[in-house]
Amino acid sequence: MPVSARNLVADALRSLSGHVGGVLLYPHVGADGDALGACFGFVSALGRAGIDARVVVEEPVAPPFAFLPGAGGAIVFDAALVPSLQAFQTVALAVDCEGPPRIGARADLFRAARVHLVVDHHPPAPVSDVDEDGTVRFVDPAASCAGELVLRLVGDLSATAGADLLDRDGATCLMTALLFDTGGFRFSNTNADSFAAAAELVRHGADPRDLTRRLFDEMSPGRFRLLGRAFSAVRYDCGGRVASVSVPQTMLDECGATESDLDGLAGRLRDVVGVEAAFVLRERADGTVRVNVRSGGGFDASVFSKGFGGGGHARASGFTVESGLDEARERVLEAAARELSCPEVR
Ligand SMILES: [Mn+2]
Repeated sequence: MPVSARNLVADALRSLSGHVGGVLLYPHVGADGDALGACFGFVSALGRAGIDARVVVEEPVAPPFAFLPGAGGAIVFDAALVPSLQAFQTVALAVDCEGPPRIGARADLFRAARVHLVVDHHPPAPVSDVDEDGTVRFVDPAASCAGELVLRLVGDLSATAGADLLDRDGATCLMTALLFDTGGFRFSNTNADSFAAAAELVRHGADPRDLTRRLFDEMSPGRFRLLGRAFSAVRYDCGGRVASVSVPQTMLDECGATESDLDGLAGRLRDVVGVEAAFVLRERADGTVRVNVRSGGGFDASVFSKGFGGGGHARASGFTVESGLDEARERVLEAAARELSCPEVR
C-alpha cells in the first residue's frame, strides 16, 4: 500500500482549503464510469471540505453517465478556456490514468499547474511516490477502481476535517465507479476491499439497484439492434479459442447506434465457452481501427495490447491500429494465433 503517496495527495488537497485557487480533475480521454464517477465523487467531497474543484473533460459527459450528480458542472475542454482555467488551477489531479499522454488535448493545461497529483489503479505501480518532476503518484494496482482510492482519500480528508465529507451524491458517484470497473462485482478485480467500499457507499445512500439498472441493463433500441448484428457477425479462429467481430461505420449507421453502444460487447464474446481471446474491432472516422481485447484464460490482454502500442489490464485492454478494418483484423488474428500457439488462423 503506497501510504505515503496517499498522505502526500491528501496533504496537497488540504492545503487548498479556504484558499483562492483550486483543483482541476482530469479523467482520461474516453472517460468511463470509473474515471467520471471518481472525479465527480471527489469534487463533491472536496466542496464539502471548502476546496474548490472542477472536472475538465475531453468530451462532453454522455449517457449513461450524464445522470451523475455534478456531471452538469463538468467543463468540456476548449483551448479558448485555457487562460481562465489556468488562473483557477493550483493543483492538477489526473484520475484513473497516469496523466499525460492519457489526457489528450488537456496535457498542456495539466502541465501548467504548480502541483501535479495522480490517483490511479492501473499497473505498474510507480517506482517512487514522487517523480523527478515532483508529480505525486498514488497508484494502487490492487484497487478495483479509481473510485475506491478516492474513497480512501475522502476518508483521510474527513478525519482531519472532523466531518463526514461523503454525502449521498458523492456516494452515488463513487458507487458508479465501483460498479462500472468491477462489472457489477463480477470481474476478477473484485476483492474484499471492493465489498467493504460498497458497504460504506450504501451506508451513505448509494442505491446499487438503481445504479446497476442505469449502468448495465438499460439500452437504446439502437444498441439492441447493434448487438444483434454484431453477435451474428462473430468469427471464430484457432478452433474456437479466438473470437472476433469487425464493426464498420456502416453497421453503426444502419442500426442508429454510436460507438459507446459497443461497450460490453467484447466481454460477452469472451463468455462464449472455449474462447480465450476476444476482439472487437471498430472502424473509426479518422481511418484508424480501435481494438478492444478481452481475455478468458491464460491469454494476457495487457501484454498483447502493448505489442500494438496500447495497454490495459490482463483481462481487458485495447489499442489502435492505423490501417483499414480488414488489415487490422488480419494482423490482430495472426498475432493472437502466435500468442496462443495455434498452427494457423481459422
Ligand atoms: Mn478504472
